[in-house]
Amino acid sequence: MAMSAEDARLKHGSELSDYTAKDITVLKGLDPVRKRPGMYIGSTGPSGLHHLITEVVDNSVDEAMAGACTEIFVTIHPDGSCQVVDDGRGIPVEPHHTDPTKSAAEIVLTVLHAGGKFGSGGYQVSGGLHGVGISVVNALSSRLELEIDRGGRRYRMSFSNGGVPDAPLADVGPSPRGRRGTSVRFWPDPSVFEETDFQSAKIVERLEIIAYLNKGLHIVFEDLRPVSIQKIEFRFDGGIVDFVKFLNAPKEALFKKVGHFEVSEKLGTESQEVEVAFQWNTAYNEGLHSYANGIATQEGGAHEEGFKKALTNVINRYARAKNLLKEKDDNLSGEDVREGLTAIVSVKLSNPQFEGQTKTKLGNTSMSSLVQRATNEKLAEWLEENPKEASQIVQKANLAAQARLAARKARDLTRRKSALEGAGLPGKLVDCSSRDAAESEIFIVEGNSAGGSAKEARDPRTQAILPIRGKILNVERARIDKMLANLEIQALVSAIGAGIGEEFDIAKIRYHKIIILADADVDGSHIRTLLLTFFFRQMAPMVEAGHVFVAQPPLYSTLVGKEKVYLKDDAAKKVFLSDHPNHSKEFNRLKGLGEMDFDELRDTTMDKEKRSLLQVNVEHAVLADEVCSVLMGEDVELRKRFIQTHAKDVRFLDF
Ligand code: 0RA
Repeated sequence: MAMSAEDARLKHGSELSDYTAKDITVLKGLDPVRKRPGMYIGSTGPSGLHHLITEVVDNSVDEAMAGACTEIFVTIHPDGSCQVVDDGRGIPVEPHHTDPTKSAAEIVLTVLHAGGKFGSGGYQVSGGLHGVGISVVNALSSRLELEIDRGGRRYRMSFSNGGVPDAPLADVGPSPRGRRGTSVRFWPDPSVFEETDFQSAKIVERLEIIAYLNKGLHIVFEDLRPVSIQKIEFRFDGGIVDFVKFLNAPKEALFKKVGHFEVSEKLGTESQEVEVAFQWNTAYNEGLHSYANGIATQEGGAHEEGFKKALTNVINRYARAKNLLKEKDDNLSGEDVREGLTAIVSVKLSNPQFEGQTKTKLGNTSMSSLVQRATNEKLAEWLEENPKEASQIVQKANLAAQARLAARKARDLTRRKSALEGAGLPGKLVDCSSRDAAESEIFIVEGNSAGGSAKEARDPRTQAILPIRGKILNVERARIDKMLANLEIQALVSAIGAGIGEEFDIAKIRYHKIIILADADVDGSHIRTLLLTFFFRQMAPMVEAGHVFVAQPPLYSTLVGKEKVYLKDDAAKKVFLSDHPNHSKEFNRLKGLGEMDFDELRDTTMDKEKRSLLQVNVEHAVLADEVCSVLMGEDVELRKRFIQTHAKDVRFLDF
């Protein structure tokens, strides 16, 4: 019998209200999420907002890990909503066993922690902030639209106001081209989040890592908002091997090959697996990154411990067996073998326990033994199969061990020196007579001739002079042992008297003003940059406390009557000319400190009453450090580009 429009509306209306009545329980169920969103997604700031996307995408990634999904599309729509589409199995649509009046999909979307695979044995993410379930996204959205293609049929359902169903799941017809999968589109609730604008950079960064960790998975990101329109696709058929290549790309690889192994095992009904990719580079930093179920474990944990232990063991065993490590030699330490290592350790397990301060430490101890066993066996095989690379690794670790011993010796030496009060002071230092650090200054002066006039220009009671010759050295590339072996650095360290690195003790500094005095030319800039980098790397508290200064010798002098006037730079010259429009005398350009006589140097640069000093802050030091990294780091291409763009511009080294 035909139904009138009125009847239809009434029927629909009553269905709705029936439904709404039942869903008071749903509201109750999701209520804790809306009351305390921070407990579920960390915060209601940008990080929590973006966590919503991670949450949905992780569900699709679970499908990929189960071998059921090959593509994930993430789209930001112009209306500010985010849509995640996958070609997985689709969320189940049949009546749910806990409440046969509702579809499983509805339960997954409206009941906390109901997103599970119903014991289907996937690697779900759980605990901490991760894997809280797609219902949390629903609870924190003003609207959510679900579309499922499963068993040849298409289903739809939508939710409003934090997870309230608009109507039950509806079969809307056949799936186009027999498609399978799930689409979730959600509008983050503006009454929950501080702001609801998604930042594509944040999303892309996360999606790229997911793509690396899931070999072959195709991820397409599209931002359709007119102001930030973009489309990016990721698919890495090499998986974490590609990840290691990417991380090592700006560095110089020790050898071309990227090592790789994977092992999986069954533990009763549950299975767990580990995959490792590794390559060494010629630099000195350790780049070990670990993941559990695709989540970055910044604080490490069982899997990292297992890998590190086995790595050290295997390399020592190999080195002994091949006589690359002599009988009398000590074992290589873990730090030695990890010097310049870039590695990804990715594990998958059924019930990850995330612990630690930021819930990024994997707690499952079973992982430690799995990864250790896997590494012991597979890495040993890899070394046997790749003897050339293996000996390069051992050689590098050997150098690191030597450097470690040399550094300890050098440190002991500087420590002993400074213990003998005064005796360790460098010969080149012309010290001041005051023993009160608060009033004492040390001028670090480039070049011997400048050092000579500085010595005469100083106030001997409070001003000390340390001449430094040439470019001290490249702090960025030098290992600590080389740095400490450098005479200029030794002089600097013992003159300041407070040690270096972790042992630096700011209470012991012998001068409260450390003043760098170098020419206003390119060489001077270089020395300044090197010194600042050294201070920043090795005596950071001294920089932070504002004890480091740059002297500013003038660039010009001119005569006003009989009196010589000094002008700091071109800007000062301009000001002078506007103050003295009729000035006709010429300006002398002062070329270097060496050309000034001592009273000039005193009057312009050193006299506490007349000089102008620039106090170095941490930003200056960071900038110097960056410039140093680029100019002296491993990346030849980056260096070339940097020099090309800045060739005529010495200011980048200047203050
Ligand atoms: C519950 C069970 C199954 C899959 C899913 C949920 C599922 C959830 C999401 C969320 C986004 N995409 C998704 N894809 C799947 C297992 C289904 C089965 O065993 O057939």
